[in-house]
Amino acid sequence: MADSTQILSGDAAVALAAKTCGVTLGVGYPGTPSTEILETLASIGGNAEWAPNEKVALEVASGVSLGNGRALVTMKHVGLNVAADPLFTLTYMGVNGGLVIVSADDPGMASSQNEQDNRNYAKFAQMPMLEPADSQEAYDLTVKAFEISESFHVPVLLRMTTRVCHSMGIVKSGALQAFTPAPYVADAKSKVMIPANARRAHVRLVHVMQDLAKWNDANALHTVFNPASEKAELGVITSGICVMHTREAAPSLPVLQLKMTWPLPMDAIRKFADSCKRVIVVEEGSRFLEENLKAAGIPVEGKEEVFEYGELSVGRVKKLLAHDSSPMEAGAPGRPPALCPGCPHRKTFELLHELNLIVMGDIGCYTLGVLPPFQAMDASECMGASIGLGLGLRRSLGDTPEARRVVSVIGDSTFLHSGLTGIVDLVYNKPATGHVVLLLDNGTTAMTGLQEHAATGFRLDRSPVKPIDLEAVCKSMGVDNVDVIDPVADHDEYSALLQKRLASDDSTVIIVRRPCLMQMKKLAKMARASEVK
Ligand SMILES: Cc1ncc(C[n+]2csc(CCOP(=O)(O)OP(=O)(O)O)c2C)c(N)n1
Repeated sequence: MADSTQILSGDAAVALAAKTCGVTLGVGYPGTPSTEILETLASIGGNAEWAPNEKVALEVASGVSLGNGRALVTMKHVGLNVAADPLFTLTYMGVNGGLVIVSADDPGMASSQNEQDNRNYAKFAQMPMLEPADSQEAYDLTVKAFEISESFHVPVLLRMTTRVCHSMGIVKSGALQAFTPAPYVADAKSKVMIPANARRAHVRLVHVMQDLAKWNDANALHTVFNPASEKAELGVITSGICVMHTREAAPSLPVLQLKMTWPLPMDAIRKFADSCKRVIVVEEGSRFLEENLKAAGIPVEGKEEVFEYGELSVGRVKKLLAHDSSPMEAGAPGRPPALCPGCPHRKTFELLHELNLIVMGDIGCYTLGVLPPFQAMDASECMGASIGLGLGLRRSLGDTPEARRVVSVIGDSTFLHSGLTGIVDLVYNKPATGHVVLLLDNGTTAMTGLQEHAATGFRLDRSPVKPIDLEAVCKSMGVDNVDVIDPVADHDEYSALLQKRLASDDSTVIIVRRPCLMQMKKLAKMARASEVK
């Protein structure tokens, strides 16, 4: 592949850069706005696979790196919570082959349950972080991230946000790098994290981060727009998509763009701050830059509380620069999301509503069961939580008729992601009144755009594979009753079965199986396309 110029989304640019670097494996779990990275990598001939969850994805990537291969790990922001356990020790172990973790954050919660700011993970887990502002930078900084990872033997966080992931821009790419992993060499002293080794590894990591801070200052991973010839009245320090917003909101202001936002290039920042009478930090989400600059004694101004919530825009940045916290003019109201017409989940939520049950929900299309006309969900926390929530609520309610109204509802992809251990608890610590889990098996990961998973029978590249048998898994764990039902064809039986199981003291999983209509449509389209070929 020679140099080329294309119009790409930030996600596609990351995929192209990974391909350019000869990445051995791209691995992750779907999640908006990161999903397209691995889909694109597979489509341009890279090796990409869906892991069952983000923790496994990072562990697989760690193994690739241990074998001197290069690994790209992709996930949405909340995925990094799931992967946090391996992450915090991987930074101690260090990496052999380059390892880049993409965290796609969702300020404003376009499609997420929270808007946590994952820049804080870079500081907390001690790893360098790069933040692209557009598709070209997404490409360039991915290549740079692999270089940094291999030079300093650390995983690198590439922190993106929705607008950078999904906006299109011109990307000039370089020639494909030839990359062959070096032979594996065992090094238990730095890779087996018993306390004696981990103590040493912690010191190494702190020193590597100090070296990286110096490297960041020396290697100019920052740009000054409109540098002040004499002391400017006002300057801005910013990163990521806020660079674009700021340059449009205030085209003539001096702006320091930081591309590597951890560890920070304090000398460069001090120099910039000295060139301005006042400096404002423009950042979405938490006060990551503001707090760290103030802690370093750099006198910067922060933002009003209102700018801690949601995405920034050109209009909001204008207000932020003016310390104006008055509300923005309200835009046209958005159309609320809804389950598709013909969605098989509809039958379940009609039934849950009709039976007036207490529903512990999970994350997927079916979370929309909380909205009218169903209004049949009482709680939803994070992926896989429906089962634990249900078990805990039954504990609180004791042996009462109310406890028998509690059901947990979880989708097939979410079940494999983090519902399995909930089933272990259902069997191990079964409440006095038993419990009922509805496993909504629509044969896909619908919410994030119809991705395959381990029970669909196909891998990310649509090559066939033996599917996980959900029924056999639940039976082998010792669940008392494992039922399978079609919510549309067997609607009346579904109601009778659910009521019967709720009345018993058994542990029950009802696999509610009917394919997602959108997935059927996608498969039909793919079949037609392959006929045309
Ligand atoms: C930790 C984490 N990873 C990824 C996501 C993104 N995400 C939201 S729902 C979902 C899975 C939905 O699939 P499934 O449970 O099968 O339900 P469906 O949408 O198909 O009804 C994913 C991957 C998330 N919210 N949290």
